[in-house]
Amino acid sequence: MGQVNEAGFATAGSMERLYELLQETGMGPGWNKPEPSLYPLPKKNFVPAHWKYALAKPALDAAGLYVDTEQAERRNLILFNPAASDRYATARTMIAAYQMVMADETARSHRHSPNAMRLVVDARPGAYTVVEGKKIPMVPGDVLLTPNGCWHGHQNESDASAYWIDFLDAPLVHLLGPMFFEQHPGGLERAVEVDERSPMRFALTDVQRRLDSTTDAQPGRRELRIGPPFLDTMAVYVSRLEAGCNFAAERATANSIFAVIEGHGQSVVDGQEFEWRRGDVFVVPSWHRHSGKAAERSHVLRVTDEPVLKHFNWLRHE
Ligand code: GTQ
Ligand code: FE2
Repeated sequence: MGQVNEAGFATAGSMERLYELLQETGMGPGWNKPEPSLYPLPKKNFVPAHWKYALAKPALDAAGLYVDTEQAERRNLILFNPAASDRYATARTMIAAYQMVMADETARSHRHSPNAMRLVVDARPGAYTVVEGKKIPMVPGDVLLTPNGCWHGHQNESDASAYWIDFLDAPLVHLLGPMFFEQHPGGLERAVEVDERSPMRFALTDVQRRLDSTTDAQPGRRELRIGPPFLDTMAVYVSRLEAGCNFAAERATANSIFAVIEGHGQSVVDGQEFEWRRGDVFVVPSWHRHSGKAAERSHVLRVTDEPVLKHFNWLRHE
């Protein structure tokens, strides 16, 4: 194969030769790709999956024996989607992770461009997340927001390990590129004040009270959006499902990660069945159908990239 120049193309002689020449130019024939780049419906590259707290908790306890928070920035277990090739994302734009901080332990402060939020699963009084220099109590069922750019660390002054679930839009940041991460110069940011009423904290007791005066979206199911403030990339909802309630959602272009605040039930996601309990996580990736039934009165958190899709006019339900 000779040097590619104008004359080379002029005298290519055949389509095959044209392809050979093109290979050396950094250009490719858009009409001859193995797969079209535009297609009629969303591809379902991520698959439904379920992670059990009954397994995550002992896994974190074991990790506690071997890795401390000096070594590990965070003692977290990332819930990677079984179908994702990058072994990182839970859904295309978001990760969920279980995290644990032991009694008397801290996780140093940092800040980053991904947005983050947490759902507390098990914690005793004295467990805090430190956001922008204030201690925010971590009480089971609480939702705690860490918008991008906020300093945050964790501090456990209780007598027991604290467990929670993190949600970040880091895979979206990977996709778009603007990743920035910075360690706090002081390790764990110094914090004295305990801010029970932080705008970043949505206590389960308050969420419950607001749900009490919300009307049903479907018989036996009501939903509340958490906020303000809102994260730009992830919307957070809490659903209350009464015992025996059947629910069904349209499939959507948005991804949803669910975490069970309390209760027990069953979900079917594109034919796959998940029996969920308190502390479990499951993912309903873009364009998958979801229905299910609550076995008992349940509260379920949903974290979704809906705001991103909505912003670009890509949010569709069917
Ligand atoms: O607690 O700051 O699961 O930065 C992943 C990245 C938790 C956190 C994760 C993080 C954090
Ligand atoms: Fe972080």
